[in-house]
Amino acid sequence: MSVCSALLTCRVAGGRSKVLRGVPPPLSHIRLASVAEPGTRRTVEEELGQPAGYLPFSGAKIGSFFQERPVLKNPFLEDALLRGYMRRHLPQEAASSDLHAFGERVANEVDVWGRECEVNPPRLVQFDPWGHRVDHIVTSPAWKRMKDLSAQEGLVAIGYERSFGEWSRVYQMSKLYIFSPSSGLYTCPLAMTDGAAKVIQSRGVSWPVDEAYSRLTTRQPKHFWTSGQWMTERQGGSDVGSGTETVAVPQTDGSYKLHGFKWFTSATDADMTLTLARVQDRTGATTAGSRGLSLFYAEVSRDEDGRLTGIEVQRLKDKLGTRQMPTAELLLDGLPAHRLSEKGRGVASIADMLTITRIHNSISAAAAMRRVVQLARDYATRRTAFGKLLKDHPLHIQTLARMEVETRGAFLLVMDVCRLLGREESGVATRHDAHLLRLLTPVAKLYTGKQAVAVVSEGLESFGGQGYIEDTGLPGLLRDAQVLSIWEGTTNVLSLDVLRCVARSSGMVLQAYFTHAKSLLAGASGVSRLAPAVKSVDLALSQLEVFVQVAATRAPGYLELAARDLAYSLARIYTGALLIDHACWVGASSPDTYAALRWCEQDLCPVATKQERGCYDLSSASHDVELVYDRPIQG
Ligand code: MFK
Repeated sequence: MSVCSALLTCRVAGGRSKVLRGVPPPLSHIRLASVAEPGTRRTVEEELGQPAGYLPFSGAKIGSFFQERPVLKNPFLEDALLRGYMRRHLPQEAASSDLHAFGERVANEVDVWGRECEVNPPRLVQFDPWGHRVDHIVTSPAWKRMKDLSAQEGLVAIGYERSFGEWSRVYQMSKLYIFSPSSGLYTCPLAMTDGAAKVIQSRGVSWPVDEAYSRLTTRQPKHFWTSGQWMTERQGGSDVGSGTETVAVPQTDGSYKLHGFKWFTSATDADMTLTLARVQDRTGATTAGSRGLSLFYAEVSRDEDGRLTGIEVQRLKDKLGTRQMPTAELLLDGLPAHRLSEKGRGVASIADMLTITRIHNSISAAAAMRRVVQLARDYATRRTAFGKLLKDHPLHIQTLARMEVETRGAFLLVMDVCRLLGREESGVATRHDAHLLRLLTPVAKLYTGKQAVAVVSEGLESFGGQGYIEDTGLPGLLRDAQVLSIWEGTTNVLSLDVLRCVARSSGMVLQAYFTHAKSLLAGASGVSRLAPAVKSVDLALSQLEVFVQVAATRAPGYLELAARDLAYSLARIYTGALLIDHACWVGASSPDTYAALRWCEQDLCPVATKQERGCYDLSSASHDVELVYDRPIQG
């Protein structure tokens, strides 16, 4: 027995030993066990020269085996698809070396801050000790470091500097994809900041938003601002048009004061916001519905007494996840603001922001999947069960491979939307590209949001019980994934948005979709290893065309019932085509081919399958009602 352990233990009858109360165990206890090679189990007794048969479990001794934790490695270097995609589309050394360096920073520095944000969530201090209203949202030091880092790394700026032309958005979103799961949800304020910059840029950078634009898009931490997006009110939620009660009272200098109650304002520590309100006329009347909404810009400031100008923070939201980030209820009580849109054009004017935040949402969804897969596959090389490492259990690896297929599909779908956005912003987009961007933005958001919940949930299971333990940091991944299908438009609201953009474009968005999907497939004709996948996508495209023709002859209620399945079909078919296209690239690997084949084995066109079964007929709708409200028979 070493001197150290002799000092710490005292023998009791029967050979059992006890650690003296209040005295910590020697560090070697923990260190020796935790650094053991995978599969080897050196007991403490062996290390300390204990006699054989010595019982390690007694008193405060807790045994000698400690499972190694999963290790986060450089998320860029670990991601074969991301690296392949960049080599294919953006091979410039400057981009890949920046992603490489940023990946190193994320793994070794930023990830710990993200965890700090989670365990040290924001809190609201409404009053100072003398009773003055102060409404301070106190955030963790790590949250503040995220803001500086975001500016330095250009996480918003890259999209506006456009150093890589039409590929600038792909480059920016790749960085965010690496950052997102370690960001402590700082990607949320960045999404809205990016969206606000986009709205300002689309409308023209001039007073009163010229300074704001330069602050939103700077790389200087001291100058950098984040923006909020205050759209949701108590009656509002998805139905912004009829649920917005906030009024804008005109001032003599042409500005406005806003009065209302914003029910969900995320990242409320922002420096400015874009929001919607109804302009009052001279009689105090306003116009109802969407047509009464205008877009406003407001800065968040404090008066000389330290009070927020025109804002009271009612309370912070107690959320399932995204706890790292403050979300508040705000009373707007004369908030000074400037109108940015024409009167009544608020929703249309904030739509650019919705496009950007929905793309960020999709990036975060793909990133959550990628992170859980990276951790799970690392863990499978460290965890032994039933006599071998998890990586040597084929069923376990099959499960991880299925998660990988979903992750790859999500990544390619989202990156294609970023590619289209980059083309639009650099002025090279065709009308066809613009239609595709409009259609695929809600499709990607709604589909990846659902995938993320499923894949992250499966990912937690691959850690066994540890996946359910809070301080591993894993459960937070699932809680945070759950919001991705809710905020920025729920699955059903976005499915209806898909229908709306089809109708408003008189079907042009679908025409662009079919043309592009077919052109992706054309490159794979004659590639025998991909033939089954090509055949499946081809067939699904034909089924979708038939569905569209039939649905066009039915009452509007028919399409509404089919909306979700239609959106899923659009996502699955297009993603299949993208996976096939990527697998045809000269630098593609055999896993790229395998992923495409596996993806295309699923029902790619569920809307056709369900149409055949009569799921959208009126009778189905009434059966749905009966089922949902089924009551036990009385008596
Ligand atoms: C990590 C990522 C983090 C992301 C940040 C999250 C933090 C923020 C938390 C939030 O959740 S903020 C609130 C999010 N709320 C929503 O997303 C609202 C969801 N509801 C909808 O999207 C509804 O569809 C909508 C409010 C837009 C419906 O309103 P309307 O007034 O009934 O819309 P309408 O009449 O269809 O369209 C009005 C105009 O806007 C039309 O233009 P025109 O008048 O010129 O024809 C539309 O074309 C245009 N528009 C609507 N949606 C659009 C769009 N344009 C482009 N893209 C869209 N998606």
